[in-house]
Parts: sequence; structure tokens; C-alpha cells
Amino acid sequence: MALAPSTTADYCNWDPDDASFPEEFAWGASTAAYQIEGGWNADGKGPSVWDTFTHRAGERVFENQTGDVACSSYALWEEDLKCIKQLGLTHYRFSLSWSRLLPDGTTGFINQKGVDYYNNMIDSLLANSVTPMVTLYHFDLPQCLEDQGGWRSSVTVEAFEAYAQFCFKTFGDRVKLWITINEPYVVAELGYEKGTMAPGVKEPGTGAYLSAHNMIKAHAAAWQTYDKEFRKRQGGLVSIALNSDWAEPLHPNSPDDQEAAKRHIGFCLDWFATPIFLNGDYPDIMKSKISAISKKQGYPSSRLPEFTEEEKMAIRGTADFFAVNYYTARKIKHQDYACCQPSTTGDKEAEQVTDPSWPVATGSSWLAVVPWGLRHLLKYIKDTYNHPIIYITENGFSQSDPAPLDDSQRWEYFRLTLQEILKAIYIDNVQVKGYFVWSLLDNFEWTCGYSSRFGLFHVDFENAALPRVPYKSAIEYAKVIANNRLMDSQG
Ligand code: PNW
Repeated sequence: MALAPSTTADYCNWDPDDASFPEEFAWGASTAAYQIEGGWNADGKGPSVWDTFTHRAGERVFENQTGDVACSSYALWEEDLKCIKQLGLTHYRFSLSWSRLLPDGTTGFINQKGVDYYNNMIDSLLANSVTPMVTLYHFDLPQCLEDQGGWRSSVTVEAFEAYAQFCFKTFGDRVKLWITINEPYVVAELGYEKGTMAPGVKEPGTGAYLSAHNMIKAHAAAWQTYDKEFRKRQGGLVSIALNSDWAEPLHPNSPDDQEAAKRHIGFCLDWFATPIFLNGDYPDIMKSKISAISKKQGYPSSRLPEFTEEEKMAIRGTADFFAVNYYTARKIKHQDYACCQPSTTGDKEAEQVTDPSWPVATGSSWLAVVPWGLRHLLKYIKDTYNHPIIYITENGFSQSDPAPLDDSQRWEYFRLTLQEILKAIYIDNVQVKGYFVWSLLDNFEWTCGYSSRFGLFHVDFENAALPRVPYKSAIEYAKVIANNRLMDSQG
């Protein structure tokens, strides 16, 4: 059986179900500390913004649920390891809880119990030939840092640099794949602009830009530290996980909609990727739009902060591979800036429309299922960012609660997605080196609480033992991993 089509003519008859994934392809699943660990105040852990956010009364999280217990992975790591082994994963992506390691966010006090927990995880992964990919920060900022301004303050940039250095020093002898920050776009947009996620700051038109500015600086500082102090000895790779929709113009022949679709990606993926992968600065389209609209609104200068020349030098080129999280696609329509209320959405001058013909994952109203969007996005990343090595660090489909163990429909979505990845690899020549399912386990899905289930393993949150049971998708995914290819026979 041909590994890949070798000539253009072969493409006509080429079937992704006949192709193998490249050798050494990374097969993973991802999780995040706050979403699975529980043990929110166990053994000296300090509070994070998500502890504060979920404990504050209000209706921001489904049924006021919290991550206090979640999947209890802090106590049940061995159970998670069984799931990982059952899947046959080659890689496991998880995040460190910053305030479990450094309760007040600074290296002034180190919580040894937290260090022990992650050391044990890393050691047991390696003992089972599973490569860890470690995210330093996945939405759970230490509350002490938020009290000093959080990502709106340079205090957090400095604290992050010291935290990253501490993690490289403590775990970097064994961890070779690092993600500094998960989805800075989501933190900026939902945490500091719309306030729908922790820390719940509502500063439309300024909060997202300022917090993103500091996250970019913090990421760059961490990469520079690794490069100077650790790379030679440890030989690992450091990147940042960026999420993006794929965007199609609502009216394909409308130049306005075409430009708006580009801006949809420009104001999400390129916002972070242009400075980090290309030139140390924001995309021109963001600079010009935000500056022009700020002016109309009477601001003395653009609401988008500027990097100094020195900062640009320190930011450009600070990623050793491209890490992308893909979930969905949108149709985009041009929308003239019309109102005086500042907001990132207004600045973008693009309105998103969901195509009614696209199925929607039952557990997430925002998640239109568009597997081919991933192929387009991968090609876009290849063409825009100099053909980088790409890891798909998250992709998944949620089911609503109660979720059937026979999730055949969901597995079909995964299968279609894997086919698109094969097309990206063999037809578009994109360097995709790995794929991580979000998520290993059903878990605390932020404001949806436990009502939205993304796991390969079902978790019964009503049962104190929190048993993990594989969905059909887990069983099928394990077969793909074992064979390193999709099988034709599945339906
Ligand atoms: C990602 N959106 O977040 C996160 O990295 C995970 O922690 C999360 O559980 C997963 O996706 C599923 O939601 C997102 O609104 C949050 O488009 C929101 C969006 C996308 C991704």
C-alpha cells in the first residue's frame, strides 16, 4: 500500500484511508490543570483566578459549578495514567497549576508537594514511554498576581518569567516540549475584555489589547530564558498554543467579505503569531484599523499598545514550532464600524455567521463541526509562517450531558478531521508532527461546567470514585494510534 501519493496524478485516486501518518507522528490527548485536578486548596496550593471566579456567587458558570473536585486528578493520577496507556498515546499534554507550585505566584515560596505531584506524573509518563508536553499556564493565573493587575500589569510578566525559569530548572531535565501560554486570545478576549471567563474583567476596547501585549512579552521572556540558560543542556523546544477559527467569506465573491474573513484570522491568530513568528510587531491590519477607529472615538492615540524596538527584537522568532488549537470555522461578513463604544469586535469590522448546514457539537453551541477548515488553517499557517513544524495541540467535539458511551457520530467527526490532516500532510505538504485530542477526560468545561463533555473517557461526576470509562471514540482512537493510520473498514 502506498504511503503517500507520489505524483499529482495519484491524487485523483488517493484515499486518505489508505495512507499512513508519518513515522514518529505524535499521538496525544490534552488536559488542563484547573479542568481536571481538583484539590483546589490541597497541600498548600494557593488560589487561582478560577477558584475566585467560581466561588463568587453569580450565574457565570453553569449551575454555579466549580473545579474544586473536577476529575480529582490530583488524587487519581494513576487512573489517568491507565487511560493514557489504554489509548496507547505517544504524547500527553497537561498543564501545571502555577499556584500549586508557587502559591502566591512568585518563587518566594515553593510548594514542594506540588513539585512532587508533577515529578511523579512526569516520571511515570516517561517510564511508560509517553512524552510529556507541558503547558505552563492554561487560564489559572495565581490570584495574588491578579490582585496586582494580572495580565494588565508588568508585574505578571516578570512573575511569569521567573515561574517559567523555575519550571525549566525543576522539570526540564525530563520535559522537552513546552507550551508557555495556552490560547492568549481566549484569556485576553474573554478574561479581560468581555469578562465572561476569569478574572471576569470587562474593559471593552482596551482590556484585551493590554493583556495580550503583556502575554506576548511574558512568552518571549520565557523563551529567551530557555534559549540562554537551558537549551544547550536540556535540548527541548518551546512554543505557545494559539487558537484560531477558520474563516470563509459569507459571500465568496464579495471583496469586502473576503477582507473581513482575513481580518477574522488577523485579529485572532495573527495578533500573536505575527509578532512571535515574523517581525516582533502586530499585523499591519490591526495597527491601521485600531488606530483609525480609536481616533474617530476621540482617543489621543491608538488603543493598541506599541512595542519598543528593543521589545520587537526580543519577541521575534521566539517559538521553536507552531502549536495550534482548532475547533471550528465561521462565515464572515463585512460590518462597518458603526458605534462609538470601543470593542475588539468593532475594531475588526467583521461579523460572524454560523452556516446552518454545518452540524453543531451537542455540548457546545459555538462549535460548528467543520473538519475541512483545519486543512485550510494548516495551509494558511504553512504559507504565512514559513513552513513551520506544526503540532495540533487541541481538537475535539463535545457532547451534552448525559453523553452516550456509543458516540459514533463524534468518532465520525474525528475520522473526518484525521483525513483532513492527512490531506494537509501529503497533498499540501504541511509539516504536521502531531495531533492532540481535547480532551483525555470529561472535565470542567469552564463556564459550561460539567454539562459539556469533551473527553475520550467518560467521567461519572455523581459517583465519588469518579470512574473513567472509554467512549467508543477512545477505542477507535486507540486503533488509529496502534496502526498509525485510519482503517477503511470503519463506518
Ligand atoms: C479551549 N471559543 O478553549 C481550551 O484550551 C480548553 O481549555 C477548552 O476546554 C477547550 O478549548 C474547549 O472549549 C476555548 O469560544 C474556549 O471559541 C473558547 C473557545 C474556543 C476554545
